[in-house]
Amino acid sequence: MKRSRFVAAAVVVLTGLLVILGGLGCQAEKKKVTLGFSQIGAESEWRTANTKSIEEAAKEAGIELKLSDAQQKQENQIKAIRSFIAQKVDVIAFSPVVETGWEPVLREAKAAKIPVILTDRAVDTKDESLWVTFIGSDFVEEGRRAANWLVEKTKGQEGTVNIVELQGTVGSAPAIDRKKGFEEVLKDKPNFKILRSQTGDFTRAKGKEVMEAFLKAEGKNINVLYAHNDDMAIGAIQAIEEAGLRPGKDILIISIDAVKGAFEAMMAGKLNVTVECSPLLGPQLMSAVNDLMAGKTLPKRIVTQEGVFPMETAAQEFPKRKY
Ligand code: GYE
Repeated sequence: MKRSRFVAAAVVVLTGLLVILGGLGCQAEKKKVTLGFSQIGAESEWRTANTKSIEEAAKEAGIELKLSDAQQKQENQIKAIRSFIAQKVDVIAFSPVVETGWEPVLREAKAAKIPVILTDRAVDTKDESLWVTFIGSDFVEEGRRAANWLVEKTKGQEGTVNIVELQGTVGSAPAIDRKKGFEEVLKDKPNFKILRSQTGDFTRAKGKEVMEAFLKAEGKNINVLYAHNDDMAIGAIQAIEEAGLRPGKDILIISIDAVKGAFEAMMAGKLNVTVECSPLLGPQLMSAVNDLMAGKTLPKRIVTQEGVFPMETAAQEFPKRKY
């Protein structure tokens, strides 16, 4: 073969290769999955860790994440979901601030053939085909664990154990379920009495404010505070100290989440126990998104594994905590 012919043939082969590679590249680009995620807000240490977990896991999985912050308002979440539908994302995920009122927007997503994944909190819909799977904790079980710890802790104690309860956001799955699980364990134990129960909206500021009101009304009658999350417990600890009482001693404090702030409070002897609720849902969410894209069927429920951490274990556990 003459040299010029060889060069021409080589050019043809190389060009062909480049075209194929270019095509593949394009395909890879086209294939990047888009996930629209409507987050509740930034009301607690838990929520901040949850958002970070989702952002990091999306990056790691090469999924394009469109994240929208609803500032704790359902109407903002509905708007965000509608905008994800308009943008034709591949998958929609969200953590519903409250349980009810989602049917219309979920029907719109279904009509647009966009699968919906629930993370962290559940919805209350008759039609379960409106969402593919729910990834998150068992909040009723968390409430039971909180009560079981209290029953153990006060075993053999004479007289009534007077409890005040700081509930989470009104109408939210964790507030409803954590109350339910707690009451379920105590219902046939007459020496436990819930004196007062009110929402602190899962925030430190509200937790403090409501605890101040509890203290004003009940004063030294209060033996136990059950807070539906660590942030409210931390706010309440301040109120208790300002009232001249010792949190963790004069008033036993039980909360849920197991964020770092709770471990710090336990190490300072001010919080007695925290029931774990993991916000690190990002990796599970991304693998669910990838499975959906690969045409796999997902289980309707994916439960997170969690434990209980009493004060005595805090110093040992603290360095291992990831959120
Ligand atoms: O316990 C609380 C947060 O939905 C499990 O929301 C979550 C709860 C969490 O604000 O701290």
